[in-house]
Amino acid sequence: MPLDERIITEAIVDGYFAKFKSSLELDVAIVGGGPSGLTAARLLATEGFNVALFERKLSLGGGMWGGGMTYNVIVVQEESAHLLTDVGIPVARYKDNYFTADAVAATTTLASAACLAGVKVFNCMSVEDVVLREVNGIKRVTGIVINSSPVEMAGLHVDPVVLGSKFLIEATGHATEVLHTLVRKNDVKLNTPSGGIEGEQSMWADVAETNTVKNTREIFPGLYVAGMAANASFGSYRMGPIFGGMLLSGEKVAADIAAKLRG
Ligand code: 48F
Repeated sequence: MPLDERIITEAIVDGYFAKFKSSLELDVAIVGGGPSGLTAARLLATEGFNVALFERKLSLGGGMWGGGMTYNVIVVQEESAHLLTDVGIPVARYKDNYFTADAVAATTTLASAACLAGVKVFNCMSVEDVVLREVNGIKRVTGIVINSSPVEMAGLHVDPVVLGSKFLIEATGHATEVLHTLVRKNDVKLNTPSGGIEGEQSMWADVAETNTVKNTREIFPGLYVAGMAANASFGSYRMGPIFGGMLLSGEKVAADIAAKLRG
């Protein structure tokens, strides 16, 4: 059968815009496709919620591809290993409480599992702002403002577009970008000790890993922080190349939001 380039174009446009249109009113929008965002996205989509994940880069995976310092092996602690094995990522026990996995296998499989669970992935798409509304007298995040990453990178003066979302997960890692934008542009008080972003502290893996999960919560009505962004928001430590806390944070934020969505 001869190939018609115009039909190829039509197939791309139809496929993409069907996905886009079904994302106009989301249950959950996730910003950032690192280990925490991917895990949260997969678990929420598995429960049947309308979930989309926005990733600035072309590839999903955030900081997990390179293990530690490009030595592409990841380490997780025992209590989080199920979040790798549940999706078929082989792990090997190392000493008592540690497990290792191939960083590339882990990254690609977490991404694949999220896609196959029904997450609508928009890669090459940056979230540049949020939508704020007053609901019952309380300001709340009700959507996201997105723009194509090449537009952002080239500094082109092109307006973004807007999608609605019942909940937003800030999973942008160390940068905590969405939250910084919210605080910079608006007179708002976060659910943190100072009411602002506390910032990240230096390396202390043991405390940081526990705190990542504790700090995974609703920081502003409608907006949850997960992964490294949770510690950067609440003023805890960095943990370096151990990824269990990221996975457990994704699991926690998914459970908390699912409970709220189920009412
Ligand atoms: O940094 P990242 O992997 O986030 P994470 O899930 O995991 C952190 C670990 O990788 C590691 C660590 C502990 O082991 O400290 O750093 O918390 O992934 C964050 C993703 O968000 C994307 C960014 O490109 C990256 O892939 N991102 C950041 N800002 C935006 C964004 C934005 N405004 N819009 C879309 N994507």
